[in-house]
Amino acid sequence: MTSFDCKNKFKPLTEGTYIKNAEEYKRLYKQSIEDPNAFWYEKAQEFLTWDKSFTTISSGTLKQGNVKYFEDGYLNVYQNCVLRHKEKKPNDVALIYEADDPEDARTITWLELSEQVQLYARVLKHLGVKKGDVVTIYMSTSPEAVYAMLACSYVGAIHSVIFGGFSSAAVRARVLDSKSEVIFTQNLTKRRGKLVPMKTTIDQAVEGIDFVRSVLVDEHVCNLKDQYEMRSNRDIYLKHFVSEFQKGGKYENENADMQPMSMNAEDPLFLLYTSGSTGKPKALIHTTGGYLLNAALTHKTVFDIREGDRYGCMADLGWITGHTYIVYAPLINGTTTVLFESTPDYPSITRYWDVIDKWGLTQFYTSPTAVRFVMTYGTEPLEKFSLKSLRVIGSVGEPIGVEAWNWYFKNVGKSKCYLVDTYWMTESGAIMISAIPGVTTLKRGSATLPLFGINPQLLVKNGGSKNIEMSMQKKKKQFLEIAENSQSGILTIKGHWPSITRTILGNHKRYLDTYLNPYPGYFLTGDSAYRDMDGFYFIKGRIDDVLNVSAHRFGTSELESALTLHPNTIEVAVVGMPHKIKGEAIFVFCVLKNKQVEENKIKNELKLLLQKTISKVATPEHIVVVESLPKTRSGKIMRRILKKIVTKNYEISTYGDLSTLLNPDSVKQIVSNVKKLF
Ligand code: 6R9
Repeated sequence: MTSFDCKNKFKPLTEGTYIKNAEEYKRLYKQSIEDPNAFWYEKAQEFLTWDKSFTTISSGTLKQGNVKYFEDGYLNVYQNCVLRHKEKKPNDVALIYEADDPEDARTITWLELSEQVQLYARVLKHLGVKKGDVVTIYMSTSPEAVYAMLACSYVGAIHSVIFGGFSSAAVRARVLDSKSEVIFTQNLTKRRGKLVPMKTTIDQAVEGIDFVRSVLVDEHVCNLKDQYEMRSNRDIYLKHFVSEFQKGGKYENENADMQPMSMNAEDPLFLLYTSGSTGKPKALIHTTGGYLLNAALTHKTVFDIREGDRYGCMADLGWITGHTYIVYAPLINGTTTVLFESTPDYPSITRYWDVIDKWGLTQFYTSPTAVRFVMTYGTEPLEKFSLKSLRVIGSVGEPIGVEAWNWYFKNVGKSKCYLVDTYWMTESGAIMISAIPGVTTLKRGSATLPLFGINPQLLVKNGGSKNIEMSMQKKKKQFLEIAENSQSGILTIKGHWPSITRTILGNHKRYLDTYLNPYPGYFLTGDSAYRDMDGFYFIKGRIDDVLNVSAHRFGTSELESALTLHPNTIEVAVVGMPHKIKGEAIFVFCVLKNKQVEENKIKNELKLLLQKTISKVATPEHIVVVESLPKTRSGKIMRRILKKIVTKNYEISTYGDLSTLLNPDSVKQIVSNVKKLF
């Protein structure tokens, strides 16, 4: 792996970063692991305003699955995210809404945000929403969705945001599971200029579910009433209803000075469904105190957040990245945050660059899948943009790979911005492993070093390594913690941290069995990683995505990263197929930039590339060119579908839960291409 110390080239960080230098990082990191209570006590005072201070910092253990932080402390989200900033800088911009149509862009000040959240909260109160109730939010990435999220905690309710692109079946499963009685939605939204029928989808989703008593409909796209129905006794036009609570309205005086709910630090703030591989979707629960604290701390640390910054995360609100790094962390830190409703190629492929220059963004955070997508258009679209306001650029969601890393760093960061590859997951609530601007030496392809309170440990099954520090025998499972560097293993986190998810809604056993019981005392991330000689982490991908070819183990991501080095590949997915002799053989799916090439030629080149960069053993058995790969909304390739296909199972109905799939059509095409092979 190439080490890449680009410190000297960076923009001078004259005002000093939040974490000043490597020594300070090391000192604080050590404290956060060895004396976590002292560390978190201080940070909890620094980042949050408490209604009632806590006396206990943390309690419980991973083994028992009963971790708590600040359990007797009380705080309110509205005060922390909105009120304290409104009081200081009412007319500064809190939200930048970059709508699907760039002409519809607008900004919202802290004052406006506070007014809207209060009004939405009064609406919820009027509808009888109480502390602990679950409220579903099925909206696009828009200011109204943020008002709804914050209004929930104002009245003590738990929000469940469902990605606006999900089908009625996906929404239905989530509404049923969370027993959510009240739903926020929009009449329609626009995506790439096309209308998306949100309200109609909700109607189908909740058909026959009697406990859904109110559907609040924001008229996001005007004057199209013939496109959807409104049901009396259940459906309410949100804007009109909100106006009834304003001066001169029917409910002008109802709860006019309602105070935000003071929440116990351990009260749930939200639940968020993640795509389980099969079966029922699972709702992970995040709390109010610990989650908010680590969200804010990691945001400030990783993005070098300063007063006056304009920070832009391009994610969708329905993803954990949207929750933590569009809404909660920036708002706690009083940072202007962007709500990007569109896609990188609408109305043209320069959309991201337009947004950066138009608003003077100081930070830009997106996914490798988006970087690879804009890369396919080359550097020409970037030429007329200066992008000079940027200081930090970030990546999240998958391993970024060397080629995309280089391109992003050079063409977007102009070789001057810090590129932070941030590794984390819905379950962690906040970034776990990432570089820190001004502090960490960057290495291409590495998420680098752990953040505060995160103690990563690589585990191998007994017998897998000679460098043994410790062995444990528990439930007949033997595993070893790898003490030394330059090795790979299962990535776990030893001990707990404030923003770790506390449970799965209604299924604590599944929570324990999935994350905590496999290796008692350790949180199982489900990823594998390599730690190099400097202690830097390289995430290799999900554990299930390791291939064993003739007793050689390959991570799918290292194979894919090598294959994307070919100038004509946009995206690649590698899965293992059963093989009589080799045990497993490598099956490659690839999407090409230029489709007018001879397929056999490119297949040969890809074979050679793997042989050269990885090993002869890594010669693929089959390479299939496809139009697109099946992906989740957050850009993750659904390899389990591809695995079914390569085992000649062509029955799409047996592929398990496909509700989170972004492009279902891709599956049929891949099935038909693979069928031709055999
Ligand atoms: C935030 C988010 C979590 C899984 C995670 C891992 C992969 C995320 C990554 C990364 C390599 C990174 N992942 N960030 N892999 N490098 N920087 O993505 O949450 O949707 O729950 O996914 O994503 O496999 O386990 P979530």
